[in-house]
Amino acid sequence: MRRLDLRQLTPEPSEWASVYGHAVPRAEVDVEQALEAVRPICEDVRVRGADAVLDAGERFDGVRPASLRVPGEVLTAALAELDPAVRTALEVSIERLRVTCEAELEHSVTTTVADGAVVERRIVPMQRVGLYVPGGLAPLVSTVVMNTVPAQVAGVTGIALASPPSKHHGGWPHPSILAACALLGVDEVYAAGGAQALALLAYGGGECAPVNLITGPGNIYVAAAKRYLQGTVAIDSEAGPTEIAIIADASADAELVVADLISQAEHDPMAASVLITDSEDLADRVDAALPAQVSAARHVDRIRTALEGQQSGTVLVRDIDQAVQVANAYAAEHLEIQTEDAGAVAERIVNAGAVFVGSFSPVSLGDYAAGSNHVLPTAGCACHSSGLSVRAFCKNMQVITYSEAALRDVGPHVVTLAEAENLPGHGAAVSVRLNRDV
Ligand code: HSO
Ligand code: ZN
Repeated sequence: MRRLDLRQLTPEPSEWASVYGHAVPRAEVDVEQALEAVRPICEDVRVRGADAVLDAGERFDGVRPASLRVPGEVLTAALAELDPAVRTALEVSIERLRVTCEAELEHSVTTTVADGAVVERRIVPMQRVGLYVPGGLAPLVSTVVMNTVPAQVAGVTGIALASPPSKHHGGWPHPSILAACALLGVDEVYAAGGAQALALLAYGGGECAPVNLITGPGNIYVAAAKRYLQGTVAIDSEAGPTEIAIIADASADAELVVADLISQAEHDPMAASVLITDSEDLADRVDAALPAQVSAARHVDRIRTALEGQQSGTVLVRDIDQAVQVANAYAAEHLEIQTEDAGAVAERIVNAGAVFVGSFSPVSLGDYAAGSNHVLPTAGCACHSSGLSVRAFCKNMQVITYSEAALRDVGPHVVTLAEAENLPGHGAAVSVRLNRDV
């Protein structure tokens, strides 16, 4: 991997984001350009509905399923044919995530502001959501789990899931994706991929009613469609190529560091694998261990492309303080800490999609069965966004209940502020109530 030496840089804290944040360039993903391709597809679906989705599937996925909605018996058959070991592993994954989601579920808060003056913040689940599971280079059966479980625990009753039709599977989405849907009790599944799938979920079409929120990862066209449809529906985030950054010191085991860098490079030739270390010796050990593990890997070509890309590399820092500054500025989707006293280092991380602490917490554990969610902000969005959780599937709604006495108590202040804003009708709506009894 290429090396970037930041040891001589001493920017002020106010410059960390700009200096360190751009030290490791991100893979170039031109969503705006993809938007040009996506706009007519979305518009066609808006106007022609299901037919437009099926036409686009035929064009892009090379197959037209017998129906847009996957029949129940196809889902049941997929589950019956699922490898029992995969089924058991999925059940463990579901159970662990469900436990976390249930514990994280927020509860309504009722505040008595004054006598008879009550404000409740009520947590309400979204009514209907659309989950997208890409086809792409791997059938991401775990992504079905990561999207569905928090939605179900949040209390969402309308869940529609879309995944691309496959010519290798009779026009239906990949059977293991269908099996996971059946295992989770998701029975509204559409054989639709890419921008047309997102437009179907947003605008509705055929049997699919429009949803309020779309979540799930995807390629650049999915990201562009999310950008285009935002406003019509809420979206979780625009997912870009996956990223792993590892803060490691001289105490780290190079074999483990290499395994983890490779684990995410395996996703995509544009994936980013970044090592941040204060130890030149570790950097050398990693470089030495890399070739053997890469050539032994199944997906050697895309791993090699990802690791050799400008978005990947080893960043040399002076000390762990600087490593923390760089990691916070880079805001990786996944950040591992493999240092002495890893817990203390992790305490200082403020920007990362998820943080994996210590040498027994690899990212791939989180991808499948840690009980955490693997749908996480990429491309530096961890500075302002969070990974998928029950929270994404809920809204806050305030419910205000005042008694007459309570309104009488605060009413004059409302009238005064309304007058100060030259909105006397606002004040009148209060005084008309208070003056009645006089
Ligand atoms: N690491 C990916 C998620 C995934 N990994 C799915 C394996 N399957 C993005 O967080
Ligand atoms: Zn992964």
